[in-house]
Parts: sequence; C-alpha cells; structure tokens
Amino acid sequence: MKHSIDDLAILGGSPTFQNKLHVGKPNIGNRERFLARLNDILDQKWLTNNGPYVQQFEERIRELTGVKNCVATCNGTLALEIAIKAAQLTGEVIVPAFTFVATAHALQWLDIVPVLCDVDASHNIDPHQVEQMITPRTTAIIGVHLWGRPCDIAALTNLAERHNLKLLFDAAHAFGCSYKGRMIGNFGTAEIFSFHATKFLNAFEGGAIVTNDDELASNARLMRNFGFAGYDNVVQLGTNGKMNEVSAAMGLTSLESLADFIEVNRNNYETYSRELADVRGLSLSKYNENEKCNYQYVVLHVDPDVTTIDRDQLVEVLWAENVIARKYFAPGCHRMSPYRSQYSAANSRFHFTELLSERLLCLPTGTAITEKDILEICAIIRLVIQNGDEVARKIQGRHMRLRT
Ligand code: T4K
Repeated sequence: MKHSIDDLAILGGSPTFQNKLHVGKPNIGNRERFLARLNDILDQKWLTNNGPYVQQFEERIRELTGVKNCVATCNGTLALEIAIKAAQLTGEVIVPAFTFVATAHALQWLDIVPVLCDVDASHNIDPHQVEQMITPRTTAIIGVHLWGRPCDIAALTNLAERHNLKLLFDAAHAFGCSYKGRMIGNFGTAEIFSFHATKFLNAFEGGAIVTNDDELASNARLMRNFGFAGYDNVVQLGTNGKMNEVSAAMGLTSLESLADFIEVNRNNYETYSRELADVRGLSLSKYNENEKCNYQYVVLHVDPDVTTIDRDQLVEVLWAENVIARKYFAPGCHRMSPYRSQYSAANSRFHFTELLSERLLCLPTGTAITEKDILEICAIIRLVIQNGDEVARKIQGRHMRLRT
C-alpha cells in the first residue's frame, strides 16, 4: 500500500502491480470441459456452418432469456448489421452518441444514416430528445442498454408505436439482465448480444440476434449464411455472419459458469462500492437490485469540481500503477470519424454525452482480479483524491519538464 503521494508510480515510485490489470480480461470457464468440446469438434470434423455446438448454444440462450428465436453470429457487430437488414431499416435511424462506436458504424456501413442523440442521466438514450429528432426519413430507434442497465424501454416502445417506427436494442452489454422482471432479449423488434472476449460471457468472438418475431429470425438466419436456403439454393442477399464451432464451444462452456461470473462481478462491485463510498467527488454507477444484473462494468464518475483532479489525470495515475482503467466511451460518437464533420457545430446538443465522456472511467473487474487487488486500487484512488490539488500540480509539472 502507498502511504504518500511521492510513492505513486507516476511521480517516481514503483508500480503497485507487476502485471497489467485490464478492464475486459476474459473470464474463462471450465478448461477441461472446453478442451473436451474442442477435441470432439476436431474428431467430428464439423468446424462451422450451423454445427451442433452452435445449435446447442442457441438453444441455451433461448432457454435463459425466454426468447423464441436466437441466431448466433460471429460477433456483435455482424449481429447488429444482420438485425438492421432483417428488420428492413432504411433512411435514418436514431441512436445514442454515448455508446461503443459499433452501434453507429453498423448503420453507416449499410448506408443508413445514424442520427446521433444525447443520453440522459441514466447514461441511456433520452426518449424526449429522440422524439424531437424524428423526421419523415426515420425508420427506427436503436437503444443501447449501456453497462447492462436497460434503457427506458416503456417510453421508447410508446414512442416507436406512436410514430410507427421499428425499435431495436443493442444489448451487447446486457446478457443476463432483466427489465421489469423480463429478460433482456424480449424487447422491441429484435435485440443483439455480444460475446466478445472482453464481455463477461465470451465465445472468443461472438454475437447473437434474439427476437420473438419468427419471420425476422428466419430472414436473419438466411442472411447469416449468404442467403442459402439449402445446398446450392440462394434465395436472397446475405453475408457471412456465422459463428464457428470453437466459439460456440467456448460460449457453452462460459454459460455453464454464468452464475459464478455474475457472483464474482457482484462481489467486486460491492467491494469497490464499499471502499470508495466516502471519497468526495466520486460515485459508482448503480445497478437496480430488483432486477437481474450482470455487474460487468464498474463505472466510476469523477466530479472534477470536487476532486480537484480530473478523470484523465486519475487514469494516468492508475495506468502508471499498471491499472489499465478505460475511458469508455470517450469521445462520444459525434466526435468520431466519420460523424464529427456532421456534428461539429452541434456539440451543445450532447450535454450528457460530453459530460460523461469527460468524467467516467471503467475499473478492472471479473475473475482475473482479486479482492486484494481491488483494495489496493481503491487505496490508490483514495490517496490521489485526498491529495487532489497536489497530485494534479505535480503531474502537470512533470509534463512541463518532459516537454522542455
Ligand atoms: N455495441 C456495444 C455497445 C459494444 O460495447 C460492442 C462491443 C459492440 C456493439 C460490438 O460487439 P462486437 O462486435 O465487439 O462483438 C472492446 C471490445 O473489442 C468490444 O467488443 C466492446 N464492445 C468494447 C466495449 O470493448 P476495445 O477497443 O476497448 O478493445 P481492447 O482491445 O482495447 O480490449 C479491451 C481490454 O481487454 C484491453 O485493455 C485488454 C483486455 N483484453 C482484450 C482482449 C481482446 C484481454 O485481456 N484479453 C483479450 O483477449 O473494445
């Protein structure tokens, strides 16, 4: 433990951790079961193209979410693109600016205009602003359940119905979460999950489209496989969005540890919460205890007016200690290419996106981190905030010296 700011690695001390602690270090389930599945795949010589493990994986997701249809894909971005195509979106689609850029890119990639909208204090898309952005060209809204915390689904559903729009959800963060007691996956026209390595439940790379709309599902299934409806029979335009068998084996193995992963995330979250509870100017994003949550993101809000050191400086301090905290999701999509030229004059419209992208940071969690690690991370954060002025001054002085 560090007792003085002069012990901080950024000010010349040695790093607290020898190895880097990452946000998004993968959770690995039972290795033996995964390797047994891998051996079976090699024995069967069925590696991809809707193989038995993909079918089992889809079945398990259907059981866990209660959704009628699941179409597993090679990643979450392809799941989004296929869902967008299968739902026949065109023209303009309203999406939040405060999200991982894949949400907007999936639309732009398909020559659909992503109309960026601000989020509200919940970090999710603001239904009031959505309504103001609807034009005759709008065909849909895509909400993002950021950090696994559901959007205001009731308000968005109402809005979509009143304006005759499709409603999709990017649920990349929200596998295993619920809204008003119903599992995420069941809402809107369709929802998508990501099972990327950095998600708490991973398939190396992977994703899924889930929907209660049978027609959309069978359309998505065709699109995932070049439009093939059987050997040599192409019935429509498609792409290659298939999940392979090794990913499905990893996904199935991860699913067997789902409850354990959530328990670990929850304990980590509670330790961070407890240790940082009284630190002025800091607060953790809360989860709704009445719903199912996966607790996969530990999101810290830094209020620089109170802490006197800002989020970026705190991240610098942590990186020097080998705590690779992430500034998710900064900058907002409206400041990223190719969108920024279109929005350069409109930054004031993104009040919360701007604020959050300057103030939030994500801390390491998951099975790769121990309680002792978290106590040490929190001790560093407390030390830095208690001495905010002085640490900020010294970091600035160090930068000036490095520049001259
Ligand atoms: N919608 C939303 C709202 C999303 O958040 C995402 C993905 C998508 C859609 C699209 O889903 P996918 O097409 O990806 O399935 C990461 C992930 O690449 C991305 O999947 C995720 N969201 C996003 C939030 O985070 P980066 O650019 O931060 O990745 P990277 O390479 O910096 O990795 C994050 C950290 O994880 C690193 O600090 C190192 C660690 N790591 C990473 C990998 C890959 C490991 O320890 N082991 C690993 O194998 O985007």
